[in-house]
Amino acid sequence: MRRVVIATGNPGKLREMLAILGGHGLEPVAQSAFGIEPPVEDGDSFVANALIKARHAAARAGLPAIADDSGLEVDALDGRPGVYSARYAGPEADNESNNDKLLAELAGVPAARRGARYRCAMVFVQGAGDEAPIVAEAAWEGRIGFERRGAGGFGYDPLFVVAGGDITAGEMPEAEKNRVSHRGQALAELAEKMKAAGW
Ligand code: ITT
Repeated sequence: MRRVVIATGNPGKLREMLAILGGHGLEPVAQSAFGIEPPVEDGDSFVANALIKARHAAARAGLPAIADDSGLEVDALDGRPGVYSARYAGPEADNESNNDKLLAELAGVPAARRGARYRCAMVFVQGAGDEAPIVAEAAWEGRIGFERRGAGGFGYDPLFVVAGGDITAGEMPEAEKNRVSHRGQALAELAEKMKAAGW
């Protein structure tokens, strides 16, 4: 099995990525196992930020790396918070303050105008200098609810009502979220592309 660093400092993402990658014949290792701190993410797109994280971890661990950059786009907010989703409520933001701010910004917005989607860019680099990274992107459609529901997932999941039904991502069993989510779809596609490239 080939070792690959998972370049995230977000424990919710890490848990999902390890579960999704199980059975793909790789040996995923969290960047924290190498003492790697997250880099500054100053890219202007999900792919750019994912590449910054993957190259940073690959350079420090001396191993190939996979990174995820993701976020929530809300139609009524013209696509915000987007690439700024992790720090939406400010530099000290956490899941609770981000969700509070989202509910406050959408106060008075009716259900029909609360459309949103998660986006994920997943990248693989063989090393920090890899000039032909493998990239996969996916989206997961939904809408923003009026109150938090469910204790599963992380981040905005208690407010993200999945399209086609009335349950939030926080109410979904983890295995189901991983099968249908932006991250699940992007990582499955990345793994397919990696396999085709001999990984
Ligand atoms: P790393 O950069 O270390 O991977 P991060 O949390 O800073 O961790 P991002 O910069 O990609 O990661 O920010 C993504 C944010 O988008 C994340 O912190 C959540 O607020 C939100 N997000 C992304 N995917 C999500 C999901 O599946 N469920 C809930 N919130 C999600």
